[in-house]
Amino acid sequence: MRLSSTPENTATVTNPVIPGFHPDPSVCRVGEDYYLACSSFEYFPGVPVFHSRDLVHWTQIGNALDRPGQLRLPLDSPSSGGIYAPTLRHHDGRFWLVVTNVSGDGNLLFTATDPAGPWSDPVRLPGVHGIDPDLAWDDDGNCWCTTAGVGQVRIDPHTGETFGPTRRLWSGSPGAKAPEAPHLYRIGDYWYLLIAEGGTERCHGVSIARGPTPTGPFEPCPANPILTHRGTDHPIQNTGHADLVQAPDDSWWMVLLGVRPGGGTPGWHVLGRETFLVPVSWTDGWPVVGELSPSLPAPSWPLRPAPALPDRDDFDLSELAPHWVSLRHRPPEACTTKEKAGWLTLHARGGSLDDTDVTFTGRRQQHTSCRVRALVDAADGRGGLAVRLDERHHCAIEVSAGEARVSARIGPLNTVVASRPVPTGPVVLRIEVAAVHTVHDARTGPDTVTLGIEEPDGTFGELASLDGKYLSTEVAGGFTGRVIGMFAGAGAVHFDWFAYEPVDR
Ligand code: 6LW
Repeated sequence: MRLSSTPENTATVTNPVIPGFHPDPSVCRVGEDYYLACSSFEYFPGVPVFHSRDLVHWTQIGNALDRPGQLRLPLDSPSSGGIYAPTLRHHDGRFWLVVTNVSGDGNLLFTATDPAGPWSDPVRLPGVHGIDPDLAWDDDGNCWCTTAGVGQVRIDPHTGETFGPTRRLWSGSPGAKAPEAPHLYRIGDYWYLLIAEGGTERCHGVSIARGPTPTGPFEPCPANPILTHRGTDHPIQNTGHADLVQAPDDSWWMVLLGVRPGGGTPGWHVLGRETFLVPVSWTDGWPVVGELSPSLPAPSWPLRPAPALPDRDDFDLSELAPHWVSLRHRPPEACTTKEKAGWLTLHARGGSLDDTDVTFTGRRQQHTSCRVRALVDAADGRGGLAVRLDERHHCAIEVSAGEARVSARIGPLNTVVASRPVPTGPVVLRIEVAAVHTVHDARTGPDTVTLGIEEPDGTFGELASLDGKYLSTEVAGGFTGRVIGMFAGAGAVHFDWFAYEPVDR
């Protein structure tokens, strides 16, 4: 539930509108329905797709790339590779999605009549160079594909053929690095070219230019960057990679990525880059971005709260819900609810969370404080619960052969932190993430991650606690955020249920 009321009963929007690792949002509207897609990197299925009726409450309706033929990630491909920066558009009665698979296949285009899927097999775009492809059609039916840099080439979106060389359109503001994330729109008399620049870290920002045709020439907005939080102490940082959408009442809105660093200095963000919403107005033919804050005045239309993700999954369905993601692929025999009715069974491949090819199925951490529990039967193997940034940054509690063990890996340091005997039979494993609200000194981390087992009376038998900054993007590097989930390190491990509970503080 993302709607709250002040005592005066003025509705507000809680930002981020899609919390957790959901970066590079791209949005489009069809009638009263909005659809949004995000990057997914090394996770399978890829490109989560969301639906909303109000721009504020979003429900994941699927993953665009949910078949191996659409998403090929080599099993040894690095984390924070894979799928970058979708553009999602509706044109000519169907949905179009273009992404980059930086781990091999390059730029790929998909279509669907229903954004919940199925999406088509990929159309390869070998003549489109660079990440962050965008699609825009002009009145003559030409399809323009614009990429980071910022370059542009005309394409046939049905075949992937390109026509002519890539033309440089605009390099962004003088001196700013990484002009990227272009989106091209026809709005009124102009074509607008929206970009991100400054890099996706603290200097990120959004700039815009306009021109008479989709190919330019483009004149930069005198007020660039039209959005940035660089150099401020704003709680939302790294703001950039935006997309624009017009509501049925003609108001304009921007979705963008931002992060919420916590702790002392330099600040660590652990939930990845999240999707935020901000209103946009227009002055002299230029967009003016409203104040981006954790709490915005609500839009003028009735809000339509959407059901939140269920706190608990009992694995009673034959298919996993779309928020569950695995690493690089998900062979049905390695991750199945069909082997033991009402349980999720994971079969180990690879030896551990240090491997790129490990059987891991998890969900994004979406709250700064949360409690995760699962009933685990490891009689036939070894496995448990893990908090994962990548294969070099993770912590886990696992059980096997009558013992529970907590391990942590931070870069090259990889150690078993604590262990204790446990009775044979299924055991409830537990991880508690607690945001730190009082910064004791400059080095205070953003949260603590505590791992242990649940005693028969329901109390938490803590085994070890870790400063959460070691599982942050500032430490791990890359583009992702925390995913918390279940893994098998050896044999078969069965999970009766998995509960994720936000903890408000
Ligand atoms: C993406 C680029 C960016 O391709 O980060 O923040 C890259 N923006 O536009 C990966 O998400």
